Amino acid sequence: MNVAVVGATGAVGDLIRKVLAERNFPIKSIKFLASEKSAGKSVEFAGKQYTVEPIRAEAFAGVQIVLSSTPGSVSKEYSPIAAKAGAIVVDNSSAWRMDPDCPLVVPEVNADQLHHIKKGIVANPNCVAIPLCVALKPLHDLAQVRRIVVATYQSSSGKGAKGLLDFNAQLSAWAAGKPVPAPTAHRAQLAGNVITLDWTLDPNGFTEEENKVINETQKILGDATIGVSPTCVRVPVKVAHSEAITVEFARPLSVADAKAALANAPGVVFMDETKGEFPQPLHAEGSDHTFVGRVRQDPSNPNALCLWVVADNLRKGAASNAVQCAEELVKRGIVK
Ligand code: 11C
Repeated sequence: MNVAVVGATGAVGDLIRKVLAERNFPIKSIKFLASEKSAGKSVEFAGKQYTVEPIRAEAFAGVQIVLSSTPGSVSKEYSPIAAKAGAIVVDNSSAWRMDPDCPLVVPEVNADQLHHIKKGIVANPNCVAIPLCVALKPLHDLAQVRRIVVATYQSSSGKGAKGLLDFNAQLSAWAAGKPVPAPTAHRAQLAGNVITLDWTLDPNGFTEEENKVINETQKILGDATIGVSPTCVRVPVKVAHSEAITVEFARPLSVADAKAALANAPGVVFMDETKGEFPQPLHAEGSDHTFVGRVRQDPSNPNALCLWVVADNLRKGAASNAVQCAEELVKRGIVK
């Protein structure tokens, strides 16, 4: 494949490069594009150095697959240009996710949607919605999800490299008993704290992040009647988002049946509390899997279960999911 990585020097762009090499993506040629500010930098891929090129229309000539991770405004401008030049773009921004002509794909859940690309753009979902859907899909198939109540524990890296600068500066000062520097990327102090308003507040009283979780989960699971009630929270964790989920089904689903389904589900690492196992961000960091555990009956609702889900937000929540979409595009002969 002739591949271009757009936004190649950001936190997710860096990982896309790494994941493409790790997973041996079939590459004939590859180029790395980024903003004017980063153009000219050198990046390494599979043992070779590449000079980062500026994002320009001419750069997409002959490219078959674009993996893009840029701010929404850049994506709105350049993803259609790349698509018009003949590429299929897997776009990690939120610009195209709710566009009815752009499939929103988690390969373990709805890879079939890749056959319905109308604008040359596949949208890569939000890093909370992806693991939520990976974990709930096998249960949805058994008992039909009706409502999801989810509280998230989102890592600092959700704000990219700038978030991690806050994380490192604040936690080291905190540990040393020194004054904690003011946040630059996060909305409030992260060290020794949790933040419920680390995202823009939308008019409905939910944050932009919470509204993404609602809308994207419904789109990925293919059912806009599923109720989703999220509370998104930033916690002082470096990488990997966790989710405390209560899920109500159309009919009762036993804990044993749910555990058996999760143990066999694609992309899931099931961790059984009866064996002393419980998913933690430290398990998920660096992995492309979604870790699921603490499955239990909701004592207040015979049709509901509670569970805990963790995934690396930069990998499965972004870069790896995008590369997996690209793999499916090749495997299914959609991009030739
Ligand atoms: C965060 N989930 O943790 C966000 C970052 O929808 O692609 C990714 C936002 C998105 O802050």
